[in-house]
Amino acid sequence: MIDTEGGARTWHKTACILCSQNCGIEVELEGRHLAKIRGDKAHPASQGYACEKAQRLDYYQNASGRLTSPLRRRADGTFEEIDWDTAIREIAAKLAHVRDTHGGDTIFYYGGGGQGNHLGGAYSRATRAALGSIYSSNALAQEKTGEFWVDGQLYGKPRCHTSGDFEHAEVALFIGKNPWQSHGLPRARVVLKELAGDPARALIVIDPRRTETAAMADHHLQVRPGGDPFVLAALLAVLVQEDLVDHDFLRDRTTGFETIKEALVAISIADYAARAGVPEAQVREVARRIARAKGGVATYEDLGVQQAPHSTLNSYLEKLLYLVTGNFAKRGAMNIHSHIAPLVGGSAKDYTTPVGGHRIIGGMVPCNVIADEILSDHPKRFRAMLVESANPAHSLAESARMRAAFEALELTVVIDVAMTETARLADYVLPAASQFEKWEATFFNLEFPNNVFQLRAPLLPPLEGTLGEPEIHRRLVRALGALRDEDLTELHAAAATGRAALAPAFFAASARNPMLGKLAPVVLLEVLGPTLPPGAAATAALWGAAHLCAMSFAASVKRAGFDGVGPALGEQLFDAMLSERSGVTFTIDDYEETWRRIETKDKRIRLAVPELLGELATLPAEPAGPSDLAFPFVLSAGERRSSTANTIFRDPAWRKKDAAGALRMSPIDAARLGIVDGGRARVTTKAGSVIATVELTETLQAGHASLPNGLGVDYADASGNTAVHGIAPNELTSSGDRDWIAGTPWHKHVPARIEAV
Ligand SMILES: Nc1nc2c(c(=O)[nH]1)N[C@H]1C(S)=C(S)[C@@H](COP(=O)(O)OP(=O)(O)OC[C@H]3O[C@@H](n4cnc5c(=O)[nH]c(N)nc54)[C@H](O)[C@@H]3O)O[C@H]1N2
Ligand SMILES: Nc1nc2c(c(=O)[nH]1)N[C@H]1C(S)=C(S)[C@@H](COP(=O)(O)OP(=O)(O)OC[C@H]3O[C@@H](n4cnc5c(=O)[nH]c(N)nc54)[C@H](O)[C@@H]3O)O[C@H]1N2
Ligand code: SF4
Ligand SMILES: [Mo]
Repeated sequence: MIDTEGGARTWHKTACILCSQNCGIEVELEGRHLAKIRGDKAHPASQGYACEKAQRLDYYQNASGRLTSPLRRRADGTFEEIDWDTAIREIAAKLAHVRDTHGGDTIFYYGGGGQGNHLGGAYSRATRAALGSIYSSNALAQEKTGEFWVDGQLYGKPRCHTSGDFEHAEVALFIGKNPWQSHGLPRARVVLKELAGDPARALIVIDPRRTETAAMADHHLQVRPGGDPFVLAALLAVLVQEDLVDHDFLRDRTTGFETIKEALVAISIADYAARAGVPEAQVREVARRIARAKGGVATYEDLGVQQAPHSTLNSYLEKLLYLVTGNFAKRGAMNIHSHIAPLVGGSAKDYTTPVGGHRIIGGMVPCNVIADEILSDHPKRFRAMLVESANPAHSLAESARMRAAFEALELTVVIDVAMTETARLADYVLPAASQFEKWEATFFNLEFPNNVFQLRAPLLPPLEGTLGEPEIHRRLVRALGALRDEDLTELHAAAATGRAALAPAFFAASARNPMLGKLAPVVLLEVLGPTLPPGAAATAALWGAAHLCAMSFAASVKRAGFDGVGPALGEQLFDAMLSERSGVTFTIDDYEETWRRIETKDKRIRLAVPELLGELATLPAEPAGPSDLAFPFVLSAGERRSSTANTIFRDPAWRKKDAAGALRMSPIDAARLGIVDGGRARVTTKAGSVIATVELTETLQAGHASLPNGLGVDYADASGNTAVHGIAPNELTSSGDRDWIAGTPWHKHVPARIEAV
């Protein structure tokens, strides 16, 4: 694990944790520093690829101000260090008090993983079970839940999540997505260059900004901000009105085409293109190019539409584009992928939030209503919150209101590596070992046909005073009295004879005592953990995940080279995960798998979604232009740049480019307002006002401005001086601005006023 070769060069395998790709990397250590970093050629998905950000990982690992002791808030708001036993005992007692007084359902859980750490979060399920906490959420409920809801309507369940086969696609379509900077697919820049460089293929981008990706595209539909439902509906209207749809696919595989056709034939393509701010001829050309693709069309919708008005409608229209052209369940197109752990909760029936009755999609409470669910006198309001690997006081809309919500809670516990904006509002802060100091794994396994999983071994021992999340949850569960030694006697005996005996023993024991099943991650940590290779106890929860994966996707796991019948298949997969440091290809799918994964009863895709067709019909009546003349700009609050990585880095020194985190705007607007490049401007929205450094760029159209994401966090340098760097975008956003179906925020569409300072 640790370089003891007396100066000899040793490269250790791990992954970059800065975006959901988790490219495999190799690291050379110097003491506790990540001194040299390169892409890992043996990683089956990234194949040696890594972007420039990975080089900066030491700014995460060795940030000053890493937490090294549990902290308890004093009455005056300052914190005092306490020991772990005291912290666990007091937190367990206080959480139990909330549970016993108001019900475990008033204890809300948020987070469970950022871009690369999800193994720890798996253990939180045990703590939540011990508390009877049923409501939870994470960042996906401010980006993807609308899309998940549409997946549920079309394919039967929100967990029927699709991914695009961009590597093989003839046509790639990115909507509100800038993969050159944000990635979202393996080896993004290589794949984009291949697409752009091949005259037989086409790269299409829908974005109001001339992004790096748009600049290399064959077709850039430069919509006005928020113009997406118009341009997407116009593209669909061309396909229907020029009869470019795939009739065989629609007849054999779908229902409801006549209903959507009726809505689409009525659309005036010229009007909708004009409303979208895009030439009609370009809309027709792009629709025809999509229809012509025999080699597959792959699409990716991301924050530019998922965090803007009509976001769920946009998700629907995006999916209809590839469905009416039959680009589903085939090479180069869209397919339903396998997983190690599901991205979306599966079987739970539709339920709603206790206070506001808001729809909970895939088990996640909409982020934008969390403050409302706290700031209420409803008896079932959220009264305590456990936050893990997330910074919601910074990352959720309307930070001022989130701060008020945290202050109103009876108890907040934060598990993090740093003193974050959220930790500062907590009653207790628990210091976690970093992602390079413990076993970690990525659960964004979204690829098709080959899906990859990497379990990472620690590069370093935990920083003194910190613990990994699995152990934190184990201690909480024990302190809550939810698990007693005598509950485990039989399981310990079974585990001692080998893993083969443990599975049936575990099922039998949890049939007798259902609580054992609910506490599974911690139970496995205690009984299976000690039998695993030295130091690897924290991987125990993966054993269950490997078995579930092998049962759910047996044919694909076998195609990936594993054999064995029944539990033997899962055992092999688990062994491979434990031993393959560069990651394993755990499933290889054929295109028929997509049809097997559809969860509608008749295995047909249900094209007509009445709620969204209703919303589509309201578009023509929508006023054009700003709804409030006091705020004539559209501010995109949270752009991904080369120098952003959510709030994973707090030290501003990592940012070599765009040091100020500039407000980008068009020279046309700047000239009109008397603002100069590098000067300062005041940005005001209905939620707040900030002063930002300005960067003028032709890539933005007049009336549109953008701020980067992940900035505006404070950092104390080595000499102890604390400063906030850049603008925290959610000082400017409002939680009420959200989608009517999914509650997803409109971060990319904040009405704003900009003035010279
Ligand atoms: N470098 C870097 N990469 C990251 C991250 C990071 O912090 N930094 N974060 C990761 C995370 S958590 C995520 S979710 C992804 C997000 O990845 P992306 O969604 O690609 O990121 P954004 O830059 O937020 O938004 C994408 C685009 O939406 C455009 N946009 C704004 N308004 C509109 C609109 O009205 N319509 C359309 N069509 N487009 C619009 C913006 O101009 C922008 O180019 O990135 C991941 N990758
Ligand atoms: N206005 C606006 N708001 C946005 C966005 C936007 O574009 N605009 N984007 C949204 C999106 S897409 C996302 S994904 C969210 C991201 O926001 P969050 O989900 O809140 O996550 P991160 O900023 O990634 O912060 C991760 C936290 O994990 C901590 N951490 C790092 N390693 C570990 C570890 O090993 N253990 C523990 N316990 N903690 C660790 C870090 O210190 C940090 O506090 O922001 C959202 N907010
Ligand atoms: S930031 Fe994302 S794309 Fe870049 S190296 Fe890290 S994981 Fe890979
Ligand atoms: Mo995200």
